[in-house]
Amino acid sequence: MSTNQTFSEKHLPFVEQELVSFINKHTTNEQLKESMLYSVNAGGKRIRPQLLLAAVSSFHKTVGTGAYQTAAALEMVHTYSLIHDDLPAMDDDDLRRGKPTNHKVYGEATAILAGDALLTMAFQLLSMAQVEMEPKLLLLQLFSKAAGAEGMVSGQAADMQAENKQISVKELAGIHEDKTGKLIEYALISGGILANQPTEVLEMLQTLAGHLGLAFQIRDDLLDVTSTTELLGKETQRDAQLNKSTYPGLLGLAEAKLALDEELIAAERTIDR
Ligand code: GRG
Repeated sequence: MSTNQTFSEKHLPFVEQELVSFINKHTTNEQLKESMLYSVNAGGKRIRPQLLLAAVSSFHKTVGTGAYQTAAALEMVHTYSLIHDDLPAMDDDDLRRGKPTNHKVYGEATAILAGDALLTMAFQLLSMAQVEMEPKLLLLQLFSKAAGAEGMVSGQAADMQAENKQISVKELAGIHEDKTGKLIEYALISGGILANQPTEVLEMLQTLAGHLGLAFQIRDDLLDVTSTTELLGKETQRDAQLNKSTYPGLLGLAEAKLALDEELIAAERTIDR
């Protein structure tokens, strides 16, 4: 094994293996399976699995099969959320990660079902994971909370309702706390749980996740402005920025960059505490 191997190079292949083998083994319908694998293998960054595994490993615990399975389950939910988010009834996107979106390749009905199947399968995988019963039950409870009507789905609903409305920065932060923040929070907290950490450490991980989640969203919004500028040219960039309820849209570019730096500094402080 190379000594220059990065953390993700070392660990992510095991997550990939869990994802692909579970989908292959537990999906009866061939077209549905192909559609699920298409999005799972479409080149996502695996940020949430990396956060989960980094949390486990930061407590000097061996990253084992149970952690890989927990991370794979999390990536399944993330993938389902993107498939559904791209649908005509939601964001109506043709491209994701530079490739045609799931419904563009397989049709709307199959894309909806692939999302449904990945969401359900995530809980099947976690329930079968090599994790002791007590922490596993807690993980299942927190996972459903983070993904569902107390978390990501409510954030998505609030986001849809805010479309074409003028909202405040506070309201925007609230939407993102649920929509993207809750899965990021679960990634870190579940890593802490798998590493048998006490409540005060889990609370620290929650604070850290809050800062990282916001930083992630602001950066995503900033990158969106940059790519929009590249694609559409300077004059339309301003419109794209102002018409959207995003951090650069509400704060302006410079303030949004400052807000990003502040969140990253606060994240570092949380770790150093
Ligand atoms: C449809 C219930 C439901 C929820 C969708 C997370 C979400 C909720 C929608 C995604 C919309 C979006 C593009 C949000 C911006 C931040 C974000 C979550 C980007 C995608 O996450 P990455 O960058 O994706 O981790 P990759 O492609 O790397 O997997």
